[in-house]
Amino acid sequence: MTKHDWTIEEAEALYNLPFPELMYRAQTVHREQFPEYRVQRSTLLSVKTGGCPENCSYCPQSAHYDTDVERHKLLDKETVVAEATKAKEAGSTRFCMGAAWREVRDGEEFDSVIELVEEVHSLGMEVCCTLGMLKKEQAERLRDAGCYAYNHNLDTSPEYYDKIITTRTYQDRLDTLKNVRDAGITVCCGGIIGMGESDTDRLGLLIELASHQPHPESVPINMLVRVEGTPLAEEASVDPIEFVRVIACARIMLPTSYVRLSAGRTQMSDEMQALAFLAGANSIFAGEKLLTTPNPGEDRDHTLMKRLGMSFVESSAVTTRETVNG
Ligand code: SAM
Ligand code: DTB
Ligand code: SF4
Repeated sequence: MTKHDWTIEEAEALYNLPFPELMYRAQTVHREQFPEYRVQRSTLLSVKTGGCPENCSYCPQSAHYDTDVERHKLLDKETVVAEATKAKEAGSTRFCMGAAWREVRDGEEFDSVIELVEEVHSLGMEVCCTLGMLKKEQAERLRDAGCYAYNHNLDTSPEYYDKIITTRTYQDRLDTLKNVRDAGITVCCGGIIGMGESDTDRLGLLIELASHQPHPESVPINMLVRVEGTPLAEEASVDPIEFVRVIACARIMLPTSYVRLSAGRTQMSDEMQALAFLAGANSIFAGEKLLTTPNPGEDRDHTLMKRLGMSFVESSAVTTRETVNG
């Protein structure tokens, strides 16, 4: 049953349950909604890298910080199609193109992105884009080109947001999410754990996500990747048990969403990832690289699935726009 009016008291009561009880409840929901225990894979590609005018304190691509990320203008069609084909062959069902933009601007670059979306869509993959803020008409153009999902994270609670980013507001993000939803594109929206936020902020994010009707189809939970040169480079590492508690709460509060175990897996042990899957995570980013930082890669993920006796969602199960709309 989906619930949209979680109070902080209810969420805290859940989060603070004895760990076995919290896991039991999360697994009960998970089993009911996703009885096959399959893990869906998306591959990310940064199609335009670095030099972003926003000041997100976690991000290696912000122009405000001096990091090792090499700036790169928009990739050409051949490169993107080759990467998408490789991702499909490796078993990913979704291909997500990211651009270090504050917002989409109409013009040549956006026209090129539209073409990239059409190309990847024609390979039979779910296309996801994450390009920053988006107007209604731009969302509609992406939809018409075959964009299936749009990633736009709220990152944390409304209260903690301005400790992390000051160049845009929480409301800006909500406005884009509405434009995406209204255009009929599925929503991928989540956040980051490990930015110095409190448990209340973590739950505040989940409460906000659960208040959306319908819930986002995909909810990425990232563990902060601490990148040298960013203001959050020296943050304390996240307690794995606390992280797993957040995943379990996400599974319970957002029962039908794909909860994505996202950035930070390179820093996680197999056992921590196993606990995250037990808590209800059912999708990951695949491949050697996220956008600019390392990701475990195919071999390690296959070995992990094998150790756990779990399997991946295979490409044949991809829901395309045509099958969704009949
Ligand atoms: N510029 C677009 C935007 O902000 O929506 C798209 C790309 S942006 C890199 C996508 C998401 O990656 C961010 O919203 C953030 O949640 C996540 N992210 C960025 N840097 C990260 C880091 N160092 N660790 C964990 N997640 C990160
Ligand atoms: C999301 O929530 N995580 C992904 C995806 N959406 C676009 C990005 C993670 C980026 C981690 C830092 C990097 O590789 O640059
Ligand atoms: Fe990074 Fe996106 Fe923020 Fe730009 S808007 S600094 S790319 S997270």
